[in-house]
Amino acid sequence: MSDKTGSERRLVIVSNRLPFNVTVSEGRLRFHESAGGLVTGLSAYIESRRRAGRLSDNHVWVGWPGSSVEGQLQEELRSEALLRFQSYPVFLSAEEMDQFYLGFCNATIWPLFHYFPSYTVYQPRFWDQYKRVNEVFCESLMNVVRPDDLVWIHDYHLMLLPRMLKKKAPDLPVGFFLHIPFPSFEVFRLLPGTWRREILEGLLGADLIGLHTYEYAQHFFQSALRILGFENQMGRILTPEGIVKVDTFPMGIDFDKFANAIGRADVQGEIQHSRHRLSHVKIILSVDRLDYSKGILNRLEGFELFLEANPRYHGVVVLAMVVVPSRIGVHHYDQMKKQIEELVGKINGRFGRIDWTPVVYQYRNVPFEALAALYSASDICLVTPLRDGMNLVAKEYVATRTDGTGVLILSEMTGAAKELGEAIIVNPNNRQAIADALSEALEMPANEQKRRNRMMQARLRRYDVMRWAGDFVSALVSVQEVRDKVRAKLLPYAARSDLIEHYRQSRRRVLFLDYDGTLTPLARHPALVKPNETQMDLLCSLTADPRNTVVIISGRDRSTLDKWFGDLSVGLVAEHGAWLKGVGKPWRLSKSMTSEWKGQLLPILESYADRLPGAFVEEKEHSVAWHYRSADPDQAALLAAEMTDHLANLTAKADLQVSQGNRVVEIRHAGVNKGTAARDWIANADFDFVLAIGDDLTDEELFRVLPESAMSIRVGLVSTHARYNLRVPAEVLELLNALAQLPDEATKSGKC
Ligand code: GDG
Repeated sequence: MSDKTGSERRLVIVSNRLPFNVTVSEGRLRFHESAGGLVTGLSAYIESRRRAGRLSDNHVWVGWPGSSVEGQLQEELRSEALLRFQSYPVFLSAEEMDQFYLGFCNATIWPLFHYFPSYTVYQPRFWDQYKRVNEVFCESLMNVVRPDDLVWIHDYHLMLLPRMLKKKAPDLPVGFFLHIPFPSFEVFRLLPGTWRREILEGLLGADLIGLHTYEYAQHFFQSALRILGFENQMGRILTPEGIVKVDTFPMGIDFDKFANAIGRADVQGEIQHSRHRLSHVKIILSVDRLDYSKGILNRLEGFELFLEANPRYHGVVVLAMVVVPSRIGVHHYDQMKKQIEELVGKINGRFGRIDWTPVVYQYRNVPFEALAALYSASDICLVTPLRDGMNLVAKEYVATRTDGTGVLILSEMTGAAKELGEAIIVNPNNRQAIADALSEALEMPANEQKRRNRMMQARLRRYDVMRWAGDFVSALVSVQEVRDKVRAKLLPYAARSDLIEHYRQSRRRVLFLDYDGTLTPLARHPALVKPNETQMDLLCSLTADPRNTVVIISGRDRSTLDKWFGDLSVGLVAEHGAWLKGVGKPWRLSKSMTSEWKGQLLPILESYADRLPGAFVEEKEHSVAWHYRSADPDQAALLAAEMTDHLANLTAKADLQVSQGNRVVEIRHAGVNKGTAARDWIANADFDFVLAIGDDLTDEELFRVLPESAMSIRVGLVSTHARYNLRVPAEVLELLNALAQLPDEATKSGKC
């Protein structure tokens, strides 16, 4: 694909809300443009694509139109939305919206992801409706998407959608961006088991998951590992369905729009107006949606402390507080509005004078020019959320300060604090710190203000919202390319047919089959994956053909292999090649070896296992394994690394190798591996068909030694020396079944 940036392809944006709101009054539709960071940001990006000369239909928007529209009006809305806003409305009933939006989205996910577990409601009805609404979005999308589209899903309302969509359209590139924090595992795990699993699985349906900060990405990795057992390799998570890239894209703003605002006549008019009303005072600005996560009460309390400690600033500063209505009718929001208004009244009553009102409070939406004027006229911007995914207000304030003056006070709990380190950073829970920051800001010399703002402005100009969206879309295109490369190795239909045909025509065949992770999925404990009847029947019918030599080539000890497969006519390789057993023959060692070293190393391994609940040592005859599949993954990774280092020192001069497997560290004789074992087999016969299937690094040694003509398959979507990949053990069984059931009865002996 030549279009590396994705700008030639149609972009399908999916978000809970469309870029407009519709209301129904007297049976007629009324359209209102909707504001907010997401819509404004993406609109700027779309505009930049247009300016770059793209076709006008290079994007469409899919989402809820803002109210429940029924009957005849739906058709009208559909055509108007497409014509005027390139949008496809998703229709939802008032009840669906209530339990989905006010319920699961805003009474469960929003509080929990912003670290307000005590506000979190765990209501199964809400969860059911969340799933249902995600399904409705999926159905609507399926009527819109075309195969060469790029789909970009936004935010916490639609976390199940990526997987739902991928199930219906596996080749469609799907990206997801989360605008709020992804909380730490300890908080995320508070969700009931099926909910948290389905949310993670839902997100991991996407090809690319974007988050604002590195911390949120780390939190996501940790939850994916601990809840689903999926590890990440350099930011990529391998799932049975594919590779998912997780990366950080700190959302920017339309920098030029804010930097140029001061030159606009309407903004100038607003500035004059504000200055006229608030002349001779220093303005401290506060702008947020009404939300408990924004720390508005703390801010007021911090301001109160500041006034208490600094009488000299009485009559000299004003806190201009804009609170934008949001989620009206939700208990915590209504309650908070009351508290804010009481506190504003208290502060004004306590400190105000006839000629001075300390807090000028407005509870309303302000148009862009008024907002830009406020940014421009204010000496300080006070942003103190208790948690905030990013916070665009802080960035907009800095961008608007074209003369370089102005001080930003910013909560360390915002994503924006990671990029705006030159601001005065405060902990919003510390009211005294807010009060002190106000004093520091009011006393900061102009040249220091400029020095700080210039640095932040340079950063915000470089990584603006166009760059943010452009980077995300390009990353989505590159993830596709990687996915296509890996997929190119997935056993294609033609190669599978060739393999079967080659098998059918050959006279002397050998099949090297690993067991764990190849013929059966990996389990928490090795004892849990005893072969079942279907697997045994399959092996049995493969061995029934006298042209076949079937070799189970495993890291297991020989007594387990004997117990499980001893009654079959199969060859066995135990302990990764230390022990070999021909069909109907006794076990033999692949080379002479002693195992005195085990006595020395076992106590060390045991001591590491004692320090890690869930870890255990498996002693085999010529090797030892330290398993940690059921242990705490983070602690295990640290301890495994420490132990490997320790063992490497001890074994440096011995004929031993320490290797890292799939959540297991193994110590065995150097020069003994699955490759040497297979070579031994191949050397003794003249096979005209060689097939090897395995799932982990130890199988790579096997793939490497096979003759050119051999067919090798690695299970899992990872890069490999093998010729092809299959995704999961079920696909291996399906392939082997196809071989075993070839209609070629004449040559079969008929018994296992
Ligand atoms: C979520 C995350 C993340 C606000 N009031 C008015 C108005 N606004 C505009 C601001 C800004 C946007 O709305 C608010 O964005 P924030 O980032 O501050 O906060 P959330 O709405 O909570 O946004 C947040 C964001 O998504 C993006 O990913 O940063 O963490 O919670 O652009 O200018 N605009 C106008 N009038 C208003 O009264 N015109």
